[in-house]
Amino acid sequence: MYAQMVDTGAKRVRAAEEMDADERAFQERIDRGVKIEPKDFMPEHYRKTLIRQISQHAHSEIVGQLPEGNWVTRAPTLKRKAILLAKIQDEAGHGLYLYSAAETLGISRDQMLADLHSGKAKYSSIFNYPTLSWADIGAIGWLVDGAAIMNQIPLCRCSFGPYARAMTRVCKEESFHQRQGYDIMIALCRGTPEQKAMAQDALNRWWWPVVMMFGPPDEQSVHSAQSAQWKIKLFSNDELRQRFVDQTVPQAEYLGLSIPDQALKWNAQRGHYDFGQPDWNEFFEVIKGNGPCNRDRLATRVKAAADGAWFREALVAHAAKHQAPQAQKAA
Ligand code: BYC
Repeated sequence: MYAQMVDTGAKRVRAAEEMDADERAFQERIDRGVKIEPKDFMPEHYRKTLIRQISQHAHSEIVGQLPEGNWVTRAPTLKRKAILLAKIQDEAGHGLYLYSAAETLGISRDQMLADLHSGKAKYSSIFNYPTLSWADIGAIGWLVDGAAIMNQIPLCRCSFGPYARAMTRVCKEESFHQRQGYDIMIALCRGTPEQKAMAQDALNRWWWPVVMMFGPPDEQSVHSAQSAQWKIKLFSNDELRQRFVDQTVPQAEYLGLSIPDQALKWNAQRGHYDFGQPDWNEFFEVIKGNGPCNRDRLATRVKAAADGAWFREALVAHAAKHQAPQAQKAA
């Protein structure tokens, strides 16, 4: 798997003879499956790659709260509202574990947030689409969390210890999120014809953006080869995309919904579904900041950070006041 990814990645990776002694020893530890911890030696590019990926992952969790937050006040029942609130709070928790994991690599949380707010750091393309109906909340849980789990289960085995450990807990919570989304879809599909039509409409709008979530096709993926060599990525973007399609088609059939892809067809020879390609131009536009909700999402985050500044300052002042006597005692 790993060798195959190194061959198909858009960029070549360094061979052992091109590495210096430290890098070679580092690569050997990775190859033996040893976890890398924050104080261990690591090449600067490994550290930067992890900061990029983990911080973008953290930003996705936090920005990912916004499309769902849109429906908290309009959830159809008290029970659905309580469940949705709990899910959105879990996403904040995931962001916190991930920011903490990235901080162990020597970047501050303030810096990561500044990079998000300036548009330098990305977050997942999927959160730049609007949630137009309650069925979208079902579709997000079912499809978006389903895709997130597919991508994140392998990350529990990635080479960087703090990231792998954070992912273990995140994945447990994501499974609950996926089930709650599917439960909403089941309720709508067993409901009135209008409710079933809402579910179908949500699937039609979310399908292709979810297929894009796994990242560009392997031959256009810039980082895959190097990340595979370092066991940050254990499966390629296209491999995970295929697994997601294979897993999701029977779930859609159970709901009685059709996936909006004319090319979707079981291929008995491959033992997988064949499927069509999303509009990759749309994907690249969205990650450049030109999706339907990019400006809105970023403006909301920037405003929230500015509105909460006084509270963060108060917390720091409070902590300084109450920790000072203890610190003096310890000295
Ligand atoms: N959106 O070389 P590539 C969730 C960027 S959901 C935006 O293949 P890499 C949640 C990529 O960053 C999701 N940008 O990159 C669910 C790179 O640009 P930069 C969060 C994307 O890193 C429900 C460029 O395209 N999950 O958690 O090897 C509710 C070239 O791509 C996307 C994660 O972040 C995209 N979809 O592979 C709430 C999982 N795809 O950085 C929350 C961790 C690609 O050079 N991340 N790009 O400017 C990963 O596994 C990998 O980073 C990716 C991309 C598979 C996403």
